[in-house]
Amino acid sequence: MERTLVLVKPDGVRRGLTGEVIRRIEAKGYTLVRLELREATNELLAEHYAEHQGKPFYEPLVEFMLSGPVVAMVVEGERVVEGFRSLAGATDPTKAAPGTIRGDLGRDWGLAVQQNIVHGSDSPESGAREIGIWFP
Ligand code: RTP
Ligand code: MG
Repeated sequence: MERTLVLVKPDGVRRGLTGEVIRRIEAKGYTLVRLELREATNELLAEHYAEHQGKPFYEPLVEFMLSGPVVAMVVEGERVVEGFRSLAGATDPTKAAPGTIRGDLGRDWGLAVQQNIVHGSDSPESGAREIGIWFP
């Protein structure tokens, strides 16, 4: 069965949206396999966001991800990687469709980086890699 790594990012935890994110995952019929409230570190984020190192939003992204606890989850289900990306919606919460987590609950705050409530792995390979980073 496929697995994905979901993070409720610091903005989602701060705003009290963790339960709402979990509700949507469970209502869709996916299974929670692991769940932990965690503080990220520079080292962990360097691995997690390796593909974004050197991009203009990388430093503000890391600063944002260190700004408070995150809720890390392993979620399981048939085609769950693609399925959770659909639940999350587009990266830019202003463009994300209504009905999605980012479209319903997110907005642009005019900050240096998009604060968009959740992360979801972008392929089954990324899922396996990211689960290994967060739950070694
Ligand atoms: P994620 O990895 O968090 O699930 O989101 P994603 O695939 O939709 O977006 P990605 O391109 O992987 O970017 C990772 C995260 O970096 C922040 N970002 N901000 N121009 C911006 O303001 C910008 N671009 C990227 C977002 O938090 C995005 O989710
Ligand atoms: Mg991504």
